[in-house]
Amino acid sequence: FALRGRAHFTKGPILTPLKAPKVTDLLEFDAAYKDRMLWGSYRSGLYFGMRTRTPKGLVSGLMWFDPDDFQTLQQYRVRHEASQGDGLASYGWKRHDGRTYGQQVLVDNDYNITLSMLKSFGEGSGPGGDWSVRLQLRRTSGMPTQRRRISVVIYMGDEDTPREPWQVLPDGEVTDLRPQPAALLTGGSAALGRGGARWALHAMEQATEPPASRRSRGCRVDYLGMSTEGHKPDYLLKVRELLLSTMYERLQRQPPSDKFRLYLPNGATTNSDLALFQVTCVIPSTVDFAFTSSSGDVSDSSERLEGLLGPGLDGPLAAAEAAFDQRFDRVFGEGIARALQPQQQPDSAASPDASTPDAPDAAAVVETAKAALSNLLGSMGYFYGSSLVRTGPPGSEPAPYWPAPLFTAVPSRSFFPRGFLWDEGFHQLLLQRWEPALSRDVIAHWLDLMNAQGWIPREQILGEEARARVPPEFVVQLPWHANPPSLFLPIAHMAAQLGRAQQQATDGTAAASDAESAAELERVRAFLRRAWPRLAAWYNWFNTTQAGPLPSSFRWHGRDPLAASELNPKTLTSGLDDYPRASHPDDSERHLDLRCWMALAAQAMADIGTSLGLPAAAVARYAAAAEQLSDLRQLAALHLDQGRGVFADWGTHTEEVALEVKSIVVPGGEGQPPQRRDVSERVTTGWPQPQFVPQFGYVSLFPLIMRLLPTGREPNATASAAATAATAGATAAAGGAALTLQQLQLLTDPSLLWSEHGLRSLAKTASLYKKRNTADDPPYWRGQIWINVNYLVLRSLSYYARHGSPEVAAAAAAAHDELRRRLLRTLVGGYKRQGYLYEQYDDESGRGTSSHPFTGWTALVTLIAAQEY
Ligand code: 6A9
Repeated sequence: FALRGRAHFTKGPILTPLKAPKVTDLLEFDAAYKDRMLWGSYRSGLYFGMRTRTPKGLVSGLMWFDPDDFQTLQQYRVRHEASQGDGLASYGWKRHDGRTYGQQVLVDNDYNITLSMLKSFGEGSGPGGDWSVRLQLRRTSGMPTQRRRISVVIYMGDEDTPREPWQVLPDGEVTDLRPQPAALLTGGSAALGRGGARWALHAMEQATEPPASRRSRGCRVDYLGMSTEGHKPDYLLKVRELLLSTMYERLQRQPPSDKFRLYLPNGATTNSDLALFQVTCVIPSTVDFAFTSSSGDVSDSSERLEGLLGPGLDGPLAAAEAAFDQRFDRVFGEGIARALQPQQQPDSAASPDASTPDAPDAAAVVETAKAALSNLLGSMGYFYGSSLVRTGPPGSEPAPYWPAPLFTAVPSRSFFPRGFLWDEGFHQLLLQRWEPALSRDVIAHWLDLMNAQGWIPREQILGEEARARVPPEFVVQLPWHANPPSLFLPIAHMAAQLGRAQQQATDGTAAASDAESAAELERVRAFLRRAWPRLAAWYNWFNTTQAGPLPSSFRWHGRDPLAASELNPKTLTSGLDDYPRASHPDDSERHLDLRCWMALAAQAMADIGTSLGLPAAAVARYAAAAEQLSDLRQLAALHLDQGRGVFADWGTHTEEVALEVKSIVVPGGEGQPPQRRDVSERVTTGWPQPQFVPQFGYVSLFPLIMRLLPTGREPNATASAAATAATAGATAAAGGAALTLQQLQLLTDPSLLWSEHGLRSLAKTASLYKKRNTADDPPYWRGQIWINVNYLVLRSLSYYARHGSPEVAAAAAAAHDELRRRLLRTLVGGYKRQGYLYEQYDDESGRGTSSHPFTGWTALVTLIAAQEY
């Protein structure tokens, strides 16, 4: 296959940032903002880790294990990186505000840890402020009288060369932790500002526990301080292995009569820049850690410490918890309560309404929504580094993108703790309602990753920590590969906000001038202005590089026509991976979802331009494109399969394909016996022909999703276009409404996508429903329920319910309410039963499947509950 249509292989523009002012340089992200945001739980891939938002971070992390269990060593049972293999019954943030406070519960075997994190900026605190971590170790089950110990390990490391020598355990002795603050570690770091602030880590045991039986002393502290000189960043990445091997060595030196115990060796080098503290406690126990930084030369923080540790921390934590709950109530809680009220439903064709007994109860909905939001916030990460990009033909050496920071939410802490472009558009729909500035900060980082061609890499694997978790074959990004421009969703939301305010100003209906909201509107305006040239370049990149074979058609690049092992060659760029497309990829393909995404992008550009008051000439081309892309006649001509009455992709296709799976024997690795492996091969018995792709699923819904179908209220011209388009079915209802009603009927047909638990990605009747794609790839977007697309459908239904003709509105409202009810039942019930939110849900059982916790777009459950679209 030729390289026709691909970008020329000129490295220059691929590896160069777009020439435009950076959005992250906006005034609102000034030094004061950066200082407030310096510290956070920004190590997405760990159960818990704090780091600074600096390229080379001062980092901290948490590990824990059972020091009395030999299996700990044998089976590497030390918890550190969030991992499904650890089998925790549940873990996640119950509360997290994304800025200063979070509360996480980790349920492990017969015990659990409640972790609270609180940042504070007290008098005299240095750059980034201070932070506290409280660990409450409690027994979940088992005999309460039985003595049970858990070791928690907190460590600090510096990705940079430390400013000042670290001092590990000043008194140099093994310590019993007492109910008074003890300094474990002091140091100085460049990450805390040019002045190189000094910092200290303190610990303290809480004396307020009901005394455990026969417990004579407090928690025990063991430690290790070492130099990573010449081993950065390896030692930090392998800190868990380091812990295990060090404990093993000490165990070897132990007299054989000693009972088996796993402890650190208690020693430190003079130039330590990595320090681990193992605190071993009998359950129940509570241990507090406090990190303090001080500007200037005095590092005395003893006065502030009182409020950072021990009983003095109780009040601030309780206040932070109450503040979170209050804010949640204001932003989402009231909406959720309103939306859950049983509604008086007019008779409708849909099944039971919201007052049916299996509607989830309000308290459970609120708990799930809080956890969803909190996990999205608590999993936010700061990454720094370079993507690897292929600038030449297949097989050529990839080149590094320019090194850059990315502050982003992530889809899943355990499986993919890094940034994904189209996931982020969905994340920000939720975050922008919670904390608009934070959300702008994230979008700014993403837009600043745009190169001179207008491309943003799809998967962001930045820095060693991120790269260590990705197999090499998945690392390299291709500069002609797209991913849906879903960031236009939250950005369009901002433009709408601005537009509304301007409308109110002209109408004179604006609420009495509220300085706060006026300033906020000004920040939104400044943001959109700064973003504009980047959005224009991005739009243009899509419009040119992803253009399809016919005018106004589009095609996802990146499908591999030679993929011999795949039943249907994947379209990773579309975000829908194995969702079936034309069986034989070629340049004649027209992708319906991409065309609809472009309609959204064009409309968003027009709206942003208008809301900014840009000259008509600057806005005109987007308005024209939006009009063209929403023109029903053109859409129907390119994508409506008249015979079936469904919207579809077009391409070279045959249904006569099958996957043959064979077992082969491959040579084992060094000294290993040969192994059996399943390999697959696609066998085509039919003759691929140009045609509509006859698979009904999420892609077919995109005209509805992007609101390109008539509302039934439009003027005659559009109505007649719709009537021409809607030759399908006998729904010869009033004018333009016919097509929309017919599509709504398809949507709610239980033999297709409409399941008890939500909309499945591929119709039960589709030939590839629940089919695996290769010997190793189980079905993924082939029937499973995904929450991002379900959310978009709800959003659209709610639109038609408000703006449609009476008939359309009634059908849309009924579908909306019923789909929403089913989704809430699936998500809220699943969270309760399975302990996590999941990547997807099974259409038959409703159970969560694939990776978990997945609190990327599944966190949209919060907006679904509050009916915020
Ligand atoms: C590569 C790493 C153990 C697949 O949520 C992120 C993306 C979505 O953007 C996409 O639409 N997920 C969806 O189809 C997960 C992608 C994970 C890539 C992992 C292999 C192995 O690490």
